[in-house]
Amino acid sequence: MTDISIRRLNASDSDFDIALAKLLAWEDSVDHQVNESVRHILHEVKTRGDAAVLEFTEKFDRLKVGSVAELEMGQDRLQKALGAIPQDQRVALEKAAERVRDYHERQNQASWQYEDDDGTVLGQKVTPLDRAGLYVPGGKAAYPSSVLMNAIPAKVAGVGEVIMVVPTPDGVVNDMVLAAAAIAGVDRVFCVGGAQAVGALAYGTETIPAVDKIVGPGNIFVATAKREVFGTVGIDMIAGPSEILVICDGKTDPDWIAMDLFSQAEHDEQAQSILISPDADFLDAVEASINKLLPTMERADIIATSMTDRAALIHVADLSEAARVSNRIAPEHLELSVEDPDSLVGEIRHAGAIFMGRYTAEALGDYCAGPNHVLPTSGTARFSSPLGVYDFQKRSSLIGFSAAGADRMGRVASVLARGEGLTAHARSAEYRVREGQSDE
Ligand code: HSO
Ligand code: ZN
Repeated sequence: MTDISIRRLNASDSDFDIALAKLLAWEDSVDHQVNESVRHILHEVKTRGDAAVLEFTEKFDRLKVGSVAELEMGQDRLQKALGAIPQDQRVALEKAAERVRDYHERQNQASWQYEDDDGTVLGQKVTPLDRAGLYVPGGKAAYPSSVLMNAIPAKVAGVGEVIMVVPTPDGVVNDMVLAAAAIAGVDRVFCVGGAQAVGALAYGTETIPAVDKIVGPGNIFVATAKREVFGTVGIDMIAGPSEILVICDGKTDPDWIAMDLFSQAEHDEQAQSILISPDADFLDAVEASINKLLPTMERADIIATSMTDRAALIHVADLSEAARVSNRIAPEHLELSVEDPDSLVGEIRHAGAIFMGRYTAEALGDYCAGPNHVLPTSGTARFSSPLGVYDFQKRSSLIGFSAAGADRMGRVASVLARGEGLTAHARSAEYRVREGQSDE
């Protein structure tokens, strides 16, 4: 294997801004053919229900069955999968699930209310979704860990029913995925994938119930379908390729850093791995480690493409400048591989997850630290947060006026309503105002 060379940037170069923008540019390609075919599939599923689901499953997954009921994996099948996987995998899934559950339980929000002087009560009532749909990709992107990360927050939120859909090309099911569903407490599992699965969850069919929100990653067809049904149902996000940014003071073993960069690069060719350091010799050392370790990797081809096309080693003057560059990138994953991460974290404003200190490999967070691994990508950490319990709950405002409160606020509402020319609003409020008793 010939050495790969990784793009170098220097934050003090005059063209750094342009180089950084180029590095981050990522084409979220809108493919008109995909759009059209997804629209067709959604329309068919919406109007013909189960029959359309069966046809598309036969066409795309080469799986022919007589009814959608046959595509459902019952709880007994999930338990069987749990018994079939190697014991160490089962123990690891259960340990990870326990930590993810503990962490997310802390996110649970209670309803709240307070009372005004005049007895008026105001508050917010928190309610879980009735039903959530979880899309789980098949093939090389079938991650049991993602089943835990998506389903557990939904269950902790109190979602009534969690429905999972997973493509099973040629009828091949992934037992570890089903085992994770059993551990996470997924209520129903259907072996349906692609846009047809998204359509079934969004509109409901005779057999697959309609849900209120669809979460989980998927290929371009799934992402396009989620975009299309948004509004009919909620969606979590449209995820871009995974990213890692490591800020290192130059004192961590370069092999550790190279492998942390690989851990994102191995997800797919478009994944992005970036290292920022004030130590130029350290950047050289990591590049040497990358080339030393690359031939030992099972996914060497994917890693090599990702690192060649999208990785960068960025030299900065100091750690504060590293933090500033990182804030402009707003990475999905940020490792602070430095002596004193607690002081550096104060300078970080945008990141999906922050991994503190040399021992905190992103991989631990991907599987079993506890926090969610579904994180905002492509700079969206500027305005969004990790998937959490709050994504499976909604809030209703609570408003309860006392007679005294209605009297006091009725006068305010009346003035504003008349100012807007809305007489019914004004009179509705005025009916509740007590004649001649105003103290204002
Ligand atoms: N790093 C991925 C999650 C994952 N890693 C799943 C391994 N399995 C996106 O955050
Ligand atoms: Zn990962």
